[in-house]
Amino acid sequence: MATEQSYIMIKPDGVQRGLVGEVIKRFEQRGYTLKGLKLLNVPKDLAEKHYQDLSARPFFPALVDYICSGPVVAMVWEGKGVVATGRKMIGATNPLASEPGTIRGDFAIEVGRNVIHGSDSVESAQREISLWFPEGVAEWTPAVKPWVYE
Ligand code: DAT
Ligand code: MG
Repeated sequence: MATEQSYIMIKPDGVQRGLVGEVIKRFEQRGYTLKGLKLLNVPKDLAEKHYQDLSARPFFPALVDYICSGPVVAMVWEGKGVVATGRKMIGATNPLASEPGTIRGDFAIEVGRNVIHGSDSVESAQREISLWFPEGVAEWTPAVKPWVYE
């Protein structure tokens, strides 16, 4: 199995609304492995680096303010196809376009309060994981692995 990882972040609205357990539950139940986890208040320069590709967009200042408005839960999840599958589990960027059953489709309405971030490619995931977890992540193999993967 390729050890693909994704950077998943519960945004300040998700933390304030008590959705931390719900999000973690969905990734755990799917069979993915939690490799990194921390709650932090986001420094402005970190938010700006995370969203650097969007810096020319008109909503960029509001986006950075939102990410810095309260603690986020930063996570690294690992497993087969976790980047693309994580995006499917999260739903469309605009929650009103997200299917019910997705995280945004079940818990959000506005694009500026869309609860969760997920890396959009393996390359973005590697950049985001080194940005948010410069200290590295945990090394472990879940005992249930043979029951999730053949
Ligand atoms: P995603 O979070 O689905 O990967 P993205 O990377 O295009 O979406 O944008 C990052 C975040 O920026 C997104 O979660 C919410 C915000 N955003 C994107 N497009 C927006 C828009 N048109 N108006 C306001 N906020 C927007
Ligand atoms: Mg994105």
